[in-house]
Amino acid sequence: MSENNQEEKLVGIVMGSTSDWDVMKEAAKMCRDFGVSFEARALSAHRTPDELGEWIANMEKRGCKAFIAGAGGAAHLAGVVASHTILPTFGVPIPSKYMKGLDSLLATVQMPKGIPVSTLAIGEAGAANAALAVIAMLAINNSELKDKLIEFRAKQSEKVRKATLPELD
Ligand code: RP5
Repeated sequence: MSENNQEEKLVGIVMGSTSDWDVMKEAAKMCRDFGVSFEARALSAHRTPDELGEWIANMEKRGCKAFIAGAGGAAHLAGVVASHTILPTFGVPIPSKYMKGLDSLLATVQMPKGIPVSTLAIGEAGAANAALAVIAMLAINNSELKDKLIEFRAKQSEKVRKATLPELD
């Protein structure tokens, strides 16, 4: 996609590889469900560093308010995204083949002082929660979004209240 695109998007979702999409689509789905505009891209900190920087700059021009970055293994993507922008950056550690995402978690969460990456849980829950964290941030100045978030929590609570445990064998 061309970085000349001017369409407004509130959230930038980026992942190091298309292989991360199965996890990162949970962030995209949450944004979609809350009616929050987003753009999702597979761009790598080490395989396409220049394109990554160009995309971040383009997103900033288009009204982006936060970035969600997911990567696996030596997962420096979220830190690199955060280094390119002062917008809040949320990191999602992607489960990896050999270390099950513990490598991704440590690489994403252990940012040196000065460039923060707010890091979520490994995997799908982290991706969904990254979007919820961004939505909560946007809801501070958006009463419609705030109401949707309150409704989301209420429905979630109701589901737990109504849940029943299986009978004993
Ligand atoms: C990371 O390496 C990506 O974020 C992905 O999680 C991992 C493996 O990428 P592929 O080899 O599947 O493209 O950069």
